[in-house]
Amino acid sequence: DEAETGDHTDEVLVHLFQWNWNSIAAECAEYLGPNGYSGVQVAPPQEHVVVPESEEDDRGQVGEYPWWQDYQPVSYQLDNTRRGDADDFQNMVDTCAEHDVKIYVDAVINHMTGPGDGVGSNGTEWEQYSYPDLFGDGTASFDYDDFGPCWREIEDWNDRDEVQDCELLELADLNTADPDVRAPVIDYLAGLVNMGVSGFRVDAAKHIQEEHLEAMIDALPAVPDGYPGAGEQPDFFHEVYGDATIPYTAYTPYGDVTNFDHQANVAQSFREGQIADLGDVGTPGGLAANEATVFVDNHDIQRDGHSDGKELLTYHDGERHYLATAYLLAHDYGTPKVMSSYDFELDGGEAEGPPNHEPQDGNPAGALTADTDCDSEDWICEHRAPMVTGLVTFSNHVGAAPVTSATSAGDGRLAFDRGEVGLAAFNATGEAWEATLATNLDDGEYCDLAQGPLGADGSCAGDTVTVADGEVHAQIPADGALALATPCEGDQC
Ligand code: LM2
Ligand code: CA
Repeated sequence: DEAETGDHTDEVLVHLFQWNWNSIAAECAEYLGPNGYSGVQVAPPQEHVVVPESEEDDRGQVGEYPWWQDYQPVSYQLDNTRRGDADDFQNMVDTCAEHDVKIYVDAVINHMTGPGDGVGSNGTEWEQYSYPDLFGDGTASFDYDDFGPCWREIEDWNDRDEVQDCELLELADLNTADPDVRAPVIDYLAGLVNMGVSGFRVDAAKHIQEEHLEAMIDALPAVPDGYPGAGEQPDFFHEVYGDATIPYTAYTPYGDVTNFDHQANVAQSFREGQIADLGDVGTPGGLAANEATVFVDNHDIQRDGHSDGKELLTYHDGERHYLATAYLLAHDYGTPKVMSSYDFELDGGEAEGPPNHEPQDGNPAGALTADTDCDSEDWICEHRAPMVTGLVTFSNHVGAAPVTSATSAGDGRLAFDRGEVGLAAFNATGEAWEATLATNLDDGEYCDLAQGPLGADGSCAGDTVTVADGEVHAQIPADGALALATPCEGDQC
């Protein structure tokens, strides 16, 4: 239940997509810890396929050393991935823990590789359905029998057994019904927890039978002393595109669940400037607030889009995208996850790998990914945008105080309180908004956190705003926000 997997409604996560381990360690120390991000989703850390040049896929995408190498495990060894070695990984987990930032590993445990054969990033020879050395010490392997009972691609997406037993994208689907198959997966995840990993995103969770996933989760140890969440079971959020065949709620007993229904609604509403009704969001897809992981985009959506781009809102769209992220951070629905991207071309470049993906110095994995530099054009670092980081402060200040008194001013403008400790307003139009807003905040002077987080000395990043007689008068810029908060104390937090 929720208590066992950790009720992390007060968390703010960031996905540092494709960042190498040393860069994540540095970011925990320099930016994430000091600014109140509580967790990072990191790349799948296991040995992966190496694809010097991909064939054209069903979306017409081609790439050299594409980003998606990581999603085809060859073994569970941690050395020589594109992100670094096991030592670098451990150093990252330790450094982030010192700054109270949890590591969430992207766990690719539904499948191994696609068709073909090759040599993995750490030198393990593989062939589809044959992975001879999962831990590099000869103790465990997977072979043909471990992938039944289907051995072919999913065709009927309305058939639950087929969706869970057959192959997603022709990726060799592990037969997790078999305890002997589960055992090395459990050892892999348990080893990560023992290294101080506090949580997991389960990749393609919908394709793993709930009871199989439950058995693997239940077998894991508690997070060790010295790491965030020590003494508790690791947190989980499950990647599920809920539908009539397999609803989101099938996975809520085992952790939080990614809410793609909410993603589509929020992205489309902000794109079209129709946000007046986003105060009360209800329970999209049937997920309650403390069951949902929420996001404006993710690494798949930002490349694929869906519904002809209507529900696609990424850094390519500029300010409106950052405004939508600010809204998710300000609202009480779900645990927000901020996408942090490297720059890629939307047109034809979708499979392109992260900066510096060419092989170097004979490294067969397509080289260690370049260290991240948020000041370069190669890395977008959405999580460092002043409005986004300021709203992380807002989120931490208001805690669990509920959304109250939502109001709108035309289709594109929305404001709400967070109990008596916060006021947030969003202007998804091209014109400045001369707003007069009633609020339950105490009268006084507030920093506008939409202009950025507080300085180390508590100073405002931008203007101060006055609340007098329960009212605020402010000019909210086009595609801008207003966010006032005071640290929450007591019952409602
Ligand atoms: C996911 N969640 O359920 C990830 O979020 C998503 O990024 C993964 O797909 C997917 N599931 C499998 O883990 C990515 C990428 C695919 C790529 C796979 C495997 O979006 O394009 O598939 O990783 O690397 C590629 C080819 C595809 C081919 C497959 C197997 O694009 O055409 O299918 O490899 O060879 C025959
Ligand atoms: Ca499966």
